[in-house]
Amino acid sequence: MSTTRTPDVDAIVIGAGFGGIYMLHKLRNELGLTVKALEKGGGVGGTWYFNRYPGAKSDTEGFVYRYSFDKDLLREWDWTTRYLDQPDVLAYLEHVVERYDLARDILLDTEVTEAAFDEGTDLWTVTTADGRRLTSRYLVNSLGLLAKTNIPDIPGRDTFAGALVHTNAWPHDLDLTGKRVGVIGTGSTGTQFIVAAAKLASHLTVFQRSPQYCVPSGNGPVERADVERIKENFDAIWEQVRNSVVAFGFEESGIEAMSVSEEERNRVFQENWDKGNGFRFMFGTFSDIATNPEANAAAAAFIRSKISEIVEDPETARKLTPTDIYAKRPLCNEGYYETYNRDNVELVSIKENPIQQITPAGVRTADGVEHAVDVLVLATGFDAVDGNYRAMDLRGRGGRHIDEHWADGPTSYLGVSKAGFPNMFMILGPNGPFTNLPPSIEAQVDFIGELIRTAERDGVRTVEPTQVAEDAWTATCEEIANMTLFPQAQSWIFGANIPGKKNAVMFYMAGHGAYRQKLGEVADRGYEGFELSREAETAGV
Ligand code: FAD
Ligand code: NA7
Repeated sequence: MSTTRTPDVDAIVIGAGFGGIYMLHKLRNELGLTVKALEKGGGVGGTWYFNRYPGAKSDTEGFVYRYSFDKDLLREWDWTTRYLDQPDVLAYLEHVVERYDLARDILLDTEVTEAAFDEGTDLWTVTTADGRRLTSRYLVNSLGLLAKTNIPDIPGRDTFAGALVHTNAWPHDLDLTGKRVGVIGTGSTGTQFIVAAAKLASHLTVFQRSPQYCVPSGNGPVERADVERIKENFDAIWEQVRNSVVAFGFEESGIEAMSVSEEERNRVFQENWDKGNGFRFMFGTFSDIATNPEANAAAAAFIRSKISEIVEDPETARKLTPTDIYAKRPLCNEGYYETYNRDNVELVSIKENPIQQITPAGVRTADGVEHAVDVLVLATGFDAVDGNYRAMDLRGRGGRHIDEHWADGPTSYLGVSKAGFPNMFMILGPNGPFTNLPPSIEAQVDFIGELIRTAERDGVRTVEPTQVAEDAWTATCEEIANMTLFPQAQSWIFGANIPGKKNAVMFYMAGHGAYRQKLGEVADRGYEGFELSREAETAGV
């Protein structure tokens, strides 16, 4: 066995979104390691670099859709609307890269196609699409959990004569003004797009497979005085976020929906409908909307009643009204249902009238109608969580491919590491928390950073979770997920949106506070569940 270890850099980070940017800062600027971040996009920002479609914005309120690790950064960066438009988030992330002088270690337009662990040297070798190779001791994957585009295989897709675009690959110069636009998909992305595109397009045809429960976002300008007040209170705000369940910057309710009268229930629903925000409606109204079928039905009935009040055409209202459980990622928007009252917006239920094929001129449905469009938008979502892992040739000990490990669905220890993949870490890997994501990204980067700091200090050669620890974490996540109603809905949260993808638990659903506590306990117990092999042990000396 060779013990030669002269890697090109100490650590490689793949991805330069929220996760990769902070990881690079942590490892290089705080730990003093040599690091390169490899990013397939032509710029930094991840989600916020690629998703430039009209209406793209955060559905987390802006004051908590940001990093909290540096109080000066928190105080410096302003916002003017309650939610952040895509250009604002992108500008923020570009500012962070500049502020911490990160660009010199980020390689753009660099897609990683292979990453393999060598048990002889205990080094990672990463290969890029253009054939470059780079070796490192540590590998951190920050590949994005909603970043692998899902393009459905609809007959005739390649024959379309106009512009066919996915929202996650929006061309920088595509203008919809005055055009006939079609959109397939009514998830978080589709609903954002529909509201914005209806105001630009001459005609918008919405191809809806599943109707959605959507509540108002309450978006609008924020007063300067409110921004200042929030800035003064950031310590308390982040303390609350770090100990909360969904980390969205509001207090979750502790009251069960069925413990109050119907009148009081509807008053609370109305109050939160007026305040706006999807997660607030699901978690801030009552404590059990996502766990108790009766409570869930009450919330769903309230939203359904709003659809029939808002939508003027009864047939359109009928098609827009969901009848299933309210247990996908909760959505919010500015006037989603109201948009269908516009003369230039048409709703086609492709559940009742399926798409037969895409033609050169548009989309033909089963009733024989050809819906002519100039631009056809696929708002069809993502192969979430593990999609970008499986897209690489990723191999751990014994040359075993990640697909072999994940034959029954993706697993991890704590969402950040994987047995059989020494010195490899993940940000937002499978079975990480289901929350507003920047706070969870920070918790994971801080944990990984401290673990690497400990390894460096103690002369540790490899860090790797045990299979036992990983299996226990998987069982914990399954147990918690099965206490909720989320597995009963068909969505990307469990992989149900991708044909042929095995349904699996992919999130830790006990909340951000509980997750942070668990990470803290693991660290306090000397990284319980991890094996830390020292130089002499691994080298066999
Ligand atoms: P990403 O931003 O997805 O970055 C991953 C990066 O890895 C990408 O740039 C990708 O190109 C790169 N990459 C992947 N594979 C490779 C490879 N093989 N080689 C090189 N580079 C690679 N979350 C919220 O909490 N609140 C919100 O309001 C919210 N709104 C969203 C709105 C939209 C439209 C979308 C799509 C997502 C939203 N999300 C939201 C989720 C969002 O993805 C996260 O909040 C966050 O931006 C994730 O950051 P990340 O760095 O983990 O991943
Ligand atoms: P989602 O939530 O997965 O939504 C995708 C939408 O596309 C949804 O309405 C799907 O219908 C529809 N879809 C997917 N495949 C098809 C096919 N083959 N035919 C017709 N319609 C289809 O993705 P989003 O991008 O909206 O949101 C993902 C997350 O990103 C979101 O939660 C935010 O966190 C940001 P379905 O409901 O499956 O019937």
